[in-house]
Amino acid sequence: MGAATPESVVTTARAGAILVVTVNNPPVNALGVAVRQGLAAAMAQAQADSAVAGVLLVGAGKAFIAGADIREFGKPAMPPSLPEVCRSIEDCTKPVVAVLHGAALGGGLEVALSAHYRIALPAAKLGLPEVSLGLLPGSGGTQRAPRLMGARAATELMLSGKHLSAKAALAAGLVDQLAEGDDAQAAGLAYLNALLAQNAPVRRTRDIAIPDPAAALAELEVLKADTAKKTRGLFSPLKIIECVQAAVQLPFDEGMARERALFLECLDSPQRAGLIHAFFAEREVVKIPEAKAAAPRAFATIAIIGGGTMGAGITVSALDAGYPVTMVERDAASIARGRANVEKVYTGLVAKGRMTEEAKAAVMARYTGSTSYDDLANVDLVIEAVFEELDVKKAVFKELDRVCKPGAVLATNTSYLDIDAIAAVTSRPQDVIGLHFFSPANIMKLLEIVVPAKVGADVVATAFELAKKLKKVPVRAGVCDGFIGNRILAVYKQAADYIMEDGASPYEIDEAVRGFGFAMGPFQVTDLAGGDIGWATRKRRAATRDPKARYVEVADRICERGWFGQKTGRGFYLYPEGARLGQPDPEVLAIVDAERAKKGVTPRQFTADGIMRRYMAAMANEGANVVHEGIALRPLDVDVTFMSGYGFPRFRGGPMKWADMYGLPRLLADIEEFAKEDALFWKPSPLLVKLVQEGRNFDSLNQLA
Ligand code: 3H9
Repeated sequence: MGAATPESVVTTARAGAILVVTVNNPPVNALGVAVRQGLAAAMAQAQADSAVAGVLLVGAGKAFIAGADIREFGKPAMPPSLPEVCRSIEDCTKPVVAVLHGAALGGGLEVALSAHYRIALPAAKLGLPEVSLGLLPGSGGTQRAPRLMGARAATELMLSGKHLSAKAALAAGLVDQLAEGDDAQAAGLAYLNALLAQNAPVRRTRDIAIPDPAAALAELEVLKADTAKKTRGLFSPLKIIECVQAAVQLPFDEGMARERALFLECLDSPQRAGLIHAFFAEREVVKIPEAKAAAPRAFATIAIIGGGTMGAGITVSALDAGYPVTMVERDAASIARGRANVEKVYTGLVAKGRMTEEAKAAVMARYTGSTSYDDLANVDLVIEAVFEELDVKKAVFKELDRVCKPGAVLATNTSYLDIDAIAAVTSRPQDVIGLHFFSPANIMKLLEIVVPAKVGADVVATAFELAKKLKKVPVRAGVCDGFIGNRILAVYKQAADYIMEDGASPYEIDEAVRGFGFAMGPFQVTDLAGGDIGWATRKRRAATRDPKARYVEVADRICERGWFGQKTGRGFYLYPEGARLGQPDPEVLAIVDAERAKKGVTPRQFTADGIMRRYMAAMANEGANVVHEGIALRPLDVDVTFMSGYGFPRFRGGPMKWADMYGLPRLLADIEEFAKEDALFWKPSPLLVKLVQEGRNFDSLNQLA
């Protein structure tokens, strides 16, 4: 593919007196420099050619224009800027129509708002989603959208990042007309010809006055207070509101200048870098070697073994995606419980008015409960979700091997266990794979696809296809204890325990972690998940634990008292009368003090920054190990795992992106400093050391050969 030139990505053609300007920059007609140059040239041509009476802007392929070219952000800006291009469209003295089909997003919608009239095809999606990238609409969107749809509606659209359907956009005033059918150019030409026949005037959005400015400003104040509460440290949402305030208060050109200044601030912010990394990482993560090597197997029916919390959640996820699901349990009582677990999710939706009884009945009609493996003879894909015990899982797979048809995909939802060992009990290890869902499985986006040694490439490709159908974010992981996510979690949780024993309270640690942007701190997570789960794992591993390794017993002391977290009303926190938000517990602090005394630890003070330096160093260092050992394909796979499954703040782009922004030499220096206290725990990852030596960062490893 040659480099894009303005002539190759923006073409012009005459249809009578209309100049048809087509943006043709696959896949989504992003507004890269060549497109901006092409559009500017086309507008100059339209203006100069006296035979041209009107201009039609249209996108080739599946979209109008999906926005600015995100890949250009962070690089030196190349003229013309998009606001300049938009200005040349709006300034045109001949009517300009934009015909919208597919995505008309961000800068794409801003181009359309600069046109004088807009018509949309039924499947068009309109939005100003810049906020999801840490930005604000920077080509007049914050100034023109409020003029067309009102200050409050425009602000809400920009703060939510949501896409509007063509119909909703018409109702909101963003477009003037809806077209029939799917031929954008024909619809646009018909509309513009009709406008020209009526001598319709050039109608510039910038000339529209925002009605009742005082009321608009009052509404913006309310939105501001609400946004400050909800967006927890996000930079661009409040800037969006500032821009709209400017739109209401200032003349258009001054409003545009304000928008530009605030856009550039957002562009420079680390949040923009983190969020754009997240955008691309989520798209790159599905690019795996197996998908190139093999096509997925076809699957139309799914079976789930086990009707507990996980089994039911996975069942709901598969039902929601439209599959018929057979759930197998060991006896009638268990299958009744399994069915009830599934049904209660839909009953909840009906109660909230988010589903009708009929829709629920239609979904449940695709659910079949069974107590016999023999019912699985024809099923295409089986997901086992029974008790997390190797022997129990092996027994299930022996049964599956006995009954399932050749070519059926056999998956286990284990979170820690050795999938090679599970595959080995079957006569068909090429069909066995790990699908690690996260609880609640019908809600959580992350799906670790765990690839054992003997699995076929087509089965891995099938698992990625399943993830797509279930609307999950798949991450390819290798087999090891805990795969990507839980393996890294175990290490930074340990770091949190050490910080606690060394002087910070669990409450200070949780607060620091929340301050960084996580939804919850590690001790809150323990209380939510149930302290007994980790306790059981620790007991199981006691025999194999390195006797020289530091071991913090606080959690054990808490569990010995039967304090398992939220479900028992207390854990690290107190939960009076089932309160969801915990309160600090002086008795827990006394336990921590007693443990410190027993170990001879003199507690020291930690700042929030000091806590996070250790917490993040532990996370990123183990992330590096996971990449180094090939458990994760690339650093971005670790990032996606944490953002989709562990509440890692998206605006930081994941732990490996965080490390790149923090600086790898600085991270290594931190680890070496911590190693002076505990060299066994703080061992720099060989990959980190290598990258620092070579002057590279994690991102340099993100391009798969
Ligand atoms: C903006 O406009 C700022 C302005 O206000 C101000 C400027 C001064 N750039 O998602 P898909 C790639 S900010 C570059 O898999 P879908 C994407 O990476 C922008 N590339 O398809 C992928 O590449 P690959 C505001 C882009 O059908 C391929 O296109 N706009 C861009 O599921 C297909 O993407 C947005 O935030 C881009 N803007 O969804 C919209 N967009 O094949 C962002 C996509 O190599 N985009 N790519 O992996 C989207 O929401 C979705 O891509 C869209 C299509 C809905 C358009």
